[in-house]
Amino acid sequence: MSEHSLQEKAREIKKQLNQYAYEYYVKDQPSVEDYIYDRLYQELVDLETTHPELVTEDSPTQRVGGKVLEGFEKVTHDIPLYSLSDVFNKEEIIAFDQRVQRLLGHEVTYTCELKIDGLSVSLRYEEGRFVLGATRGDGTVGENITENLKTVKSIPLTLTKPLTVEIRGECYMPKASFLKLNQQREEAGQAVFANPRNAAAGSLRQLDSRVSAKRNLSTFLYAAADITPLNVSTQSEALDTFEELGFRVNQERRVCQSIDEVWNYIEEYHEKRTNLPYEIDGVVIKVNDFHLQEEMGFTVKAPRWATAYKFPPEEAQTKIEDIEWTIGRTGVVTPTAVMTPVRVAGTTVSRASLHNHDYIAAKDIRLNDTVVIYKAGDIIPEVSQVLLDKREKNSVPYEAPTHCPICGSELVHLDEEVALRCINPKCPAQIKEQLTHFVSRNAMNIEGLGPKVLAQMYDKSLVKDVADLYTLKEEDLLTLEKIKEKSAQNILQAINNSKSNSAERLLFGLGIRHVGAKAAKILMEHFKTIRKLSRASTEEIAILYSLGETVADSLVTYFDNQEVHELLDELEAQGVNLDYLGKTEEQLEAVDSPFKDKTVVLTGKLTQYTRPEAKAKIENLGGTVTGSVSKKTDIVVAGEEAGSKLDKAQQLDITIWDESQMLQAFEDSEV
Ligand code: 1X8
Repeated sequence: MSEHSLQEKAREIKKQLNQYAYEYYVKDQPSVEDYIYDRLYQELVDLETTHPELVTEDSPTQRVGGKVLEGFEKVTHDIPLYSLSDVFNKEEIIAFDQRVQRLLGHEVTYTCELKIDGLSVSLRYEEGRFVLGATRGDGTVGENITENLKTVKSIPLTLTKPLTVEIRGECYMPKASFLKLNQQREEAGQAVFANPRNAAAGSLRQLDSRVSAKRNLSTFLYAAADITPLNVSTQSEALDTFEELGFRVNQERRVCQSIDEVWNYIEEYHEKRTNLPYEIDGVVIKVNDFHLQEEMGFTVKAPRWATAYKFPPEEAQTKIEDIEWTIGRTGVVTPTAVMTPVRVAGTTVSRASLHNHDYIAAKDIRLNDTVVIYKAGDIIPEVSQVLLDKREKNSVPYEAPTHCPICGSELVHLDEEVALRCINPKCPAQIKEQLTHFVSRNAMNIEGLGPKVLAQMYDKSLVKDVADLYTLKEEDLLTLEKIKEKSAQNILQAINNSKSNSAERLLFGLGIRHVGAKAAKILMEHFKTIRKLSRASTEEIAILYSLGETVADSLVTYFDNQEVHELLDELEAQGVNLDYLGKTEEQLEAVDSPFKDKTVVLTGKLTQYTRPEAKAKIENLGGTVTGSVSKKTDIVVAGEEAGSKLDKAQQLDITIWDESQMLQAFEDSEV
């Protein structure tokens, strides 16, 4: 191909990828499946690798990070980022309105926007190109975090118009990403983040932008340092214009004609708060008209034309009754506080993870202590502090266990980890967790084997490792509680079927540290057989697209073990397939999900997704979402306070799921 047509091709691909990314990250409306994006992205990577001159600043490949900095440079904000006055109740909101009216001499229109609990950032564009991204710092001097912000997919690298502007807003971590990140960190024995805000701050403070790139941050923009170049006269027009330029702008904004409407907005979002996919800590109220804003000006601290209503924190007090230690699949021992049940933010809470012993020690949490709890990411209960004045006189510091509560072997700290681990590979608790993982949907997908059944099998010595599942006979299964002939046959059939799975399922099912379902797929596409992968070097593995040295090291360590090879021999002898059965494109397109070809009705209040989000997700997984229940409906998802649709579903004997079953199905469908 000629240099010119190569350039043309690269340009076309970049344009298409940027369009997909815009729909996905800015508009929240993906137009294609992930794998279509991934394939095109890989095409661009290949093209840029062979022709480095085709790499441009706005190429999506420039978003993965790369530069490692020594430290962050200081950035002086020519126009400072202001802070807001706070108000905490209706009286103060009314007083704010009265002050505004007194200063201006008439009633005004306000905009209400959600106050995002993230980090304020300032983004400078020159002739439409992103040139500098900075933290707020103290408002006057911040830090240059351009490299990290370039990895945030909702921040446009080029604007739709060649403007020189500085746009400001909030960079945050969505609740779901926060929960996932903490789960991974917990599993890897690392310290967890207390809330999405800290997680976002930690991610933006990385000197290695490749780390930030993996953190799935997002943004909402809401202000310009200098609005003049944008030719707008109100805040609501400004927000629309930011959107037109390619920025992500929060959709929950509202123009209010009176302070009563403002109060309604506040009350409405106080209710909706826990259902939003990101954390908010209040509502920002601004005089809409920029001329009026100018007329009012600033006090020494903050604009007179705006204020922030802060929601009361959702906290509760309760008592630590016990601390339980449980063993995960990789041997990490995790403490859980068992507490007197108490209501916080809409649900009853009686358990909270204490993460690791360092966490308990840092907060000095003791048995029988009275503690304050809250919900991190509005979802996960966390202990925030101990109320020392309520501590019992004879209380003693809590001591971490020294031995595994299940197998009794000594617990250790590996490397620099904060986590305690049981490193006995034969620890029954670990093996039970491993078995559960092995049969799970994205692994070998063996139905009918829940954790209880597997635990029984283990306790009765029917199964001591995953290979033993393939030696089970009907009479073995019949010795288990609640297993009758029919279900025994179904289980055996499911086990037998799993033998012919493509090997990425087995690879994921082996539960190797850092090897998730996606990495397993990439590995098997490349190496084709598990045997070949087991002989590969760290270098051979690490060069694969998007896999790094952590994954490579983990695999090499795993396969450098005679017992692992014996396990593979045993599996193979039982007829389990160890080869990649290369899926065709059609199969790739036909996602395997519990929603595939199903007609679904959503009813009642969902707490983790909005209706449109849930609908989009189900449709992406091959389902159809309709508005009314009929004989053709396959599944009714009933949220809180579901009404007549739920009644009808019951009458028609249609499968009814609650929200958590839907969430589980989403999770199970993730590859
Ligand atoms: C802080 C925030 C503002 C807005 C949203 N979230 C925030 N955290 C907004 O105006 N939409 S304004 C602001 C500030 O001025 N300090």
